[in-house]
Amino acid sequence: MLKDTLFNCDTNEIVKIISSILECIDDYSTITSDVGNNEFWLSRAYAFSKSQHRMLFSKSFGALGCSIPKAIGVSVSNGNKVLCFTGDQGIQINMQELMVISTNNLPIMIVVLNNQASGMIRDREKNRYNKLIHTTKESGYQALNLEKIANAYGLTYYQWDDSYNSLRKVPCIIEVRVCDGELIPFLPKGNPIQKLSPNLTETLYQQLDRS
Ligand SMILES: Cc1ncc(C[n+]2csc(CCOP(=O)(O)OP(=O)(O)O)c2C)c(N)n1
Ligand SMILES: [Mg+2]
Repeated sequence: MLKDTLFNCDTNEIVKIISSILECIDDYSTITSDVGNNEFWLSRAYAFSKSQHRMLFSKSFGALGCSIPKAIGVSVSNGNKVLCFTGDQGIQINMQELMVISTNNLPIMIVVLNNQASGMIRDREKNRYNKLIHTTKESGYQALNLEKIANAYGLTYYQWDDSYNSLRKVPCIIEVRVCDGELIPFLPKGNPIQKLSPNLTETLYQQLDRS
């Protein structure tokens, strides 16, 4: 019940898209996650999905660019398909890994949640310093052409659409274009766990306080 209430106040468009991707990956063994807002979207979608897949997070280590290398490790060790989530900045740390995946034809589906921004850093800049530096297109961050990158490494490129199905050819890069802005709700620095921004309703706050 509390979970349902939280899901309804947490869910935005991208979480719904990730949820629908998680619904059709039965033949995949493992999910890997990167760092950034995309990690939180994936966590939310995963927490509310019925997925039993093993999920490898970075969490407090915060190592940007860790998702694709983890996917390679899993795939090489067990030979199974891996669903790998990353962001448009995270993937830029992994050019050589794309070559490894392509050369070895590893069965990895890379889903890039592309908000054309260094999203997590942008949000911190905005909320703490009210100034953006190199984190959005307008402030100097260069948006990626993922199709060209996929082509350069001989990987199949898809843009996500509603007709997604698990039969897509791997290895591949699936681009999900994310339009919504910052990650909400979030926990401002120094706040107790219930004091999210924007504020939870009083009823929900009380429920969390008791649980
Ligand atoms: C190796 C490393 N470099 C930099 C950072 C700081 N950092 C954390 S999240 C992030 C932005 C990630 O952007 P993107 O991959 O596009 O994900 P988004 O937040 O937009 O979903 C950065 C630069 C880090 N955690 N690790
Ligand atoms: Mg991004």
